[in-house]
Amino acid sequence: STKKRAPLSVRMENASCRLNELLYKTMQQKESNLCLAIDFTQKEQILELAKVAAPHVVAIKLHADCITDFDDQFVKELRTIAHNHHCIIFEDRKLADIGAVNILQLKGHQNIAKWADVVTVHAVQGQESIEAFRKVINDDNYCLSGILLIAQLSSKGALTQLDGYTQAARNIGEANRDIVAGFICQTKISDFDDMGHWTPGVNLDAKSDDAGQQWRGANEAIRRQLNDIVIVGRGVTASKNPKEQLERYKREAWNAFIGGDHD
Ligand code: BMP
Repeated sequence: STKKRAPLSVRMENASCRLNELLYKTMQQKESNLCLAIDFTQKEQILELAKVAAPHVVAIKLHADCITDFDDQFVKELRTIAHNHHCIIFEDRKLADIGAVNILQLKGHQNIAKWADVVTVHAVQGQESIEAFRKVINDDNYCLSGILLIAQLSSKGALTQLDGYTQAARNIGEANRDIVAGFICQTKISDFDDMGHWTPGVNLDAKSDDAGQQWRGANEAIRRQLNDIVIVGRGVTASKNPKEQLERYKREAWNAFIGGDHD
């Protein structure tokens, strides 16, 4: 897509999905389009970095199933941090089953729907399986207020590159904008103002790891490829000075965002 982004105020007003009202307001208030991926295995490590990161980011992304000592106390403390700093809690579970099982997984042993504002879902299982999320998202007993559909993966040789896959994922998302807040993607794919484009595969100092990940800079991801939100993990989490890196990534990503789509 080559269409420019609409202003955040317009996107907020046009938000079909509850998550996006919160997201665009938070982006504007915090002047941030940064999401930190904290891929640590111990809850204390995660909470410690979450406290440092929360003032700088719009979202904190987790892989709850990587946490070896995950418990209710962790969730409580995480929600408090999120509340105090207006942060979105993002569980990157990448659900990919039939609708009925996706719902069981959302309410399963980690009870994702109770504490996560947003969860990732693959598009591979098809439109009706994705529409099954509506019941949980519309139920006030749950925290979950939207899903992000995986339209493209950042890894080398990802099958999401196969002809038509990304467009098919986009179509499912656009047809369900009340529950699909946007996409995990490498480049802007939707012209609907309210859809958020969240992009992983960003690192300012390295191009790849030894396991298929591909990184590019924030300027490429936001200014050229017109994504909205930068998801960064090891660029911050593997650094000796995470706070300094958070400030650096926040500044780079936000400058690219407000700079528009020109060089
Ligand atoms: P890092 O910046 O350390 O490579 O971390 C990227 C994060 O984004 C990881 O948590 C990974 O699960 C996630 N991610 C990704 O890297 N590529 C995708 O296409 C989708 C993802 O969710």
